[in-house]
Amino acid sequence: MDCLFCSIINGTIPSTKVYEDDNCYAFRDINPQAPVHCLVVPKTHIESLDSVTDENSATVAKVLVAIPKIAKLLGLSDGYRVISNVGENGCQSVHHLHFHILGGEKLAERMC
Ligand code: DGP
Repeated sequence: MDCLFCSIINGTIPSTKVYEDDNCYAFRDINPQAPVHCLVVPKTHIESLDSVTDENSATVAKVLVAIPKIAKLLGLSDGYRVISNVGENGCQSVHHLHFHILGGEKLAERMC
């Protein structure tokens, strides 16, 4: 399967790693939208939040458990925002489930 984030996870495409465990991988976004902008992805390919099922929900839950650990590693003690874009109207450009962690400054109150 031709998936950009699968290629980043398996190291074919380089990335700046922030965190990794058996279940997920976190790396710096190539086009940061905030002083700190990190992406967290499950290592198994799931299209988006719209593809979460009873069968893969444990994998997704483990990604969520990793997020506060990653935020701590990134020094985001004053808070942060987590976003997951879904599909065409959500402006999802990479079709492998990912959570954006944004922070490092007071973010805009409006989210879009
Ligand atoms: P989204 O629009 O929610 O699908 O976000 C995809 C994000 O992926 C976007 O913020 C830019 C980032 N991105 C795209 N290509 C690469 C890449 O090759 N390396 C890294 N580190 N990030 C990428």
